[in-house]
Formats: sequence, structure tokens, C-alpha cells
Amino acid sequence: MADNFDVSEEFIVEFFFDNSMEDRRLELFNEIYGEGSSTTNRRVICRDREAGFEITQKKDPELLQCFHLCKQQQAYSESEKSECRDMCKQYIKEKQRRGSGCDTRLGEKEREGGENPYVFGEKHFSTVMKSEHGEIQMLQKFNHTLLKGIENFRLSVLVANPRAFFLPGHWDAETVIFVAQGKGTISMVRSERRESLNVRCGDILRIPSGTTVYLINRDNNEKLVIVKLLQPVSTPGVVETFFGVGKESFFKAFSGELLEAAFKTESSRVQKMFEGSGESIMEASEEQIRALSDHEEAGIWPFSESKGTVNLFEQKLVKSNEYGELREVSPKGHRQLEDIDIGLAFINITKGGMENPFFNSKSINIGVVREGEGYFEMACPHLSSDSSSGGTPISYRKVNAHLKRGSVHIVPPGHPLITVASKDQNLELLVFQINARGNKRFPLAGKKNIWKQIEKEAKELAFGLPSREVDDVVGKEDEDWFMKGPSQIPQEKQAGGAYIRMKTE
Ligand SMILES: [Cu+2]
Repeated sequence: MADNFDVSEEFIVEFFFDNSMEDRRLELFNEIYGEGSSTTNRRVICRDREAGFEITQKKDPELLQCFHLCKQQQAYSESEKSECRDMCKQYIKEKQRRGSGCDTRLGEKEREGGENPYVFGEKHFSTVMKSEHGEIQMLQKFNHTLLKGIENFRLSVLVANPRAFFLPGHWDAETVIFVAQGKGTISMVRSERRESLNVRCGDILRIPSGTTVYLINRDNNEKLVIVKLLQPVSTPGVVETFFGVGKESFFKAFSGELLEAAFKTESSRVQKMFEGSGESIMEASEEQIRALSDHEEAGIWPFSESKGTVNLFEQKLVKSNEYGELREVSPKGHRQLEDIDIGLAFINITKGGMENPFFNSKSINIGVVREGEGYFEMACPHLSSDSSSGGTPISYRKVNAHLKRGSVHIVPPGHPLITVASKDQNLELLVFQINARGNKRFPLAGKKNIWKQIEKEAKELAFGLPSREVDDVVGKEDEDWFMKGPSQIPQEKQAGGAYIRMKTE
């Protein structure tokens, strides 16, 4: 807790756990997250004591303190207490208006400079699990106001060294995985059956929440890298993993007599057995690898009738020319992605090339650099300095970032963007498209740009020029989608940083 923050723990507990405080809490959450913010989500948060602490820290502590003081005034009647709270809120609003607060409207600092909520690098990942044989890293929550649309998604990266075996475990999230590098065998266990799949680079797999999963890197030399997009089903933005076997087996939480009754075995023996070898990632022998990977090749979808192979790299090209390629797997026609409405795209921009300026009609895209280097620029009205001053014309701030292996960037719908590969390396991007169904990419330049659809008179009115002159500009570039990049590449400005552990070895 912040040092200058002396709201007592009892108060916080009462505030977040007492049902009679529900209305107050919702008021507070509305103030923090904006009017009409999802009531259901907030209620879930209310029950979570840790989240409560997080909120009290995130929130200007003065507001809570002020509420606390109002509550303590014995002499106040209920209505006076309520007035007192209103005064607190008034005070905080005033303070925030002056730009020092954190609220749904962005503070001066957020609008004016350094901050870029759309780009994540290595420092934004934290280690979930790690040993000499591999690790799992999780990207921080998308908890910025501008990322509300994806606040219930998490991104994680698993790196398995050659012959590494990851213990069986299940987690409370719907998951889409993409094999970014290497070869592995993933086993998915349900009570009625097990499916083991040999996966390789480019494979996409949907893992339903609660499936017990274990995996190996079946290669002797190359690392296996898996990028996961998780959609928690219980607590928004929080993924919990459950290991039955291992040092921290969940069986440890049960009493001895229950374990004895369940397994008809002495509880100490049960406990000991589920402790396993004590490691969560270990190395398998070559014979074990051979036995574990003796399965059908690649991309058979689990738990479904459609046994089609889904390898993103093998999809037919959606766009392609000498400057780049775009392939995609859409939720339409892929049953496993349909209900979660997620699509995946793979974009390979040739060195020296760039992608058409465009915007997505409705999907929120999460881009992960698989390989190479480059940068992107995006126009964002939210971060513009005029965004909250009301009455002034709309303006857009340039959001830009250097992109390199492992960096993550978010592109909200409607936001025009341009992605550029470096001069000496192709830029390979994996894109998770959230809300993908029915999404359209609208090109703003190039062969099929939207301006070409506008009739002569509208063009003349809008541009204030003869339409011929407009056509001269918007009709010049004849490449479809990918095109030659700029002759000058700017200095690295806001390095997204890289998830360096994704190194090829
Ligand atoms: Cu924006």
C-alpha cells in the first residue's frame, strides 16, 4: 500500500465484502471505471479481496479516505453522510479535472507524452513458471482504460527447451494456441478420452477451459515456442492453473481422511505420490519422447468432428505480392474458433516493404512479432491532447513503436495504421483478431482504397478540389495491400522491446 494511505484494512474489508456497501462500491467503481461500467464484472471484483486492494491503490486514496471520514462522523445523520460523500466526489472530480488523477478521462501525463498503452515489451511479461528446461511468461493484464474491449484476455508465451516435458495441469480459461516455433506433442485429457497431437510451427489449436494438458518438445535441438491467447471464464483477466501432480499439487489442500476415502489408500501415500518428482518442467529421455510423440501428425482439431488440419502457414494467401503476404484463419468455417469469435492472421512483410494504410472495421487485433524487425504508426483519437477538452475539433495522436521479436501491440477497431518492415529483415507478425467475425479491413491507399468508391461530386465537396486531382493521388499506387516502404526509416523511437527468450536455438 502507498505510504500516505491510512485507510485501515478493516475498512477495506468491510468496504469490499459487506453486502450493504454494494451501492457505495458500485458508485466508486463507476467513478473509477466510468459510468455504466459492467456491473457484473464489478460485483465479481467486489468479492475478491486482492482486487479490492488493487483498486484502492489504483484509485486516488484520498477518495477512500474521504469516504471513510464521512462514515466515521457519529453525529452525522444518514443523509448528511451521503452529502459528505458527494462532497468527497466533487473534490476528487475537481482534482482530476486539473489533470493529476487517474480516471476514465486520461490524465495530462497519459495524453501528452511517454505513455503508450498499446505496446508491450519484455518488461511487461512476468514469469509464471520457470526451470532450466523451459518457462511460461504471462503478459500483464490489459487494464488500461483504452483496452477495456480486451480486458478479459491474457497473452502468454511458453518456451520449452529441447526434450522438455511440462507437467499435466488445467486452467480456467478458453485458450487458443499458436505454435510459433519448433515441434511438440500436446496431449489433452478429458474423462472420456485423450487426444495427443504432434504440432509444428504454424499450427493453431483451441483448448477448451478445464482440459488437462501436458506437452513435450519432441525436438532434440530446437526450442518449442507457443503463444497462447487466454480468455478466463471465472474472474475477469485472471487465469488460474491447477496442477494435480507436483510440489504444489492441489491435493495438498484436502484433508487426509477425504483423500483416503477418495483413493482408498493411506493419505500419506496419496500425498507423496501426487508430489511427483517435485519439478514442473523436466527433461524426457529420447525413448520417452519417441513413445510420447508416436501420434498422428499435426493440427487435428480436438474434440470435434471436423478433423481438418489447421496450420496458419498453409492457408491460402489472402494478399500477396513482392512486398508481403497475408494469410488467415477466420472463425467462419473453423468451428473451434467460431464460438469465441477469434481469428488469426499471419503477416510477412518483405524487408523494405510496408502494409497498406488501413483500419479494421470491428476486430481488436493483438499483434505479436514472431520474427524480424520493423515499426508501426497508428492514429489514435484517444491519446490526442484535445480528446477530453470537449468542443474542440477531433484530433489524432501518432502512436508508434519499434517492433521486434516478441513485442506485442494492440490495434483497436477504426484506428488507421501502417506497419513497416525494416530494411534488412522481413517482419513476421502473428495477429490474434478478437471480434473477428464480420471484420473487414478497409484500405486507405493502394489499389482498392475506399476513396475510389466515392462519387465525383462528393469528392469535390469533401476535398475542395476537382475530382481528377484527387484521383491523381488516391489512384497512383497500384499495389494491392503490400507496397514499397519509405526510403528513410526513422530512428528507433519507442522501442517495444522484445521478448528475448523467444530466441531460435
Ligand atoms: Cu485510440
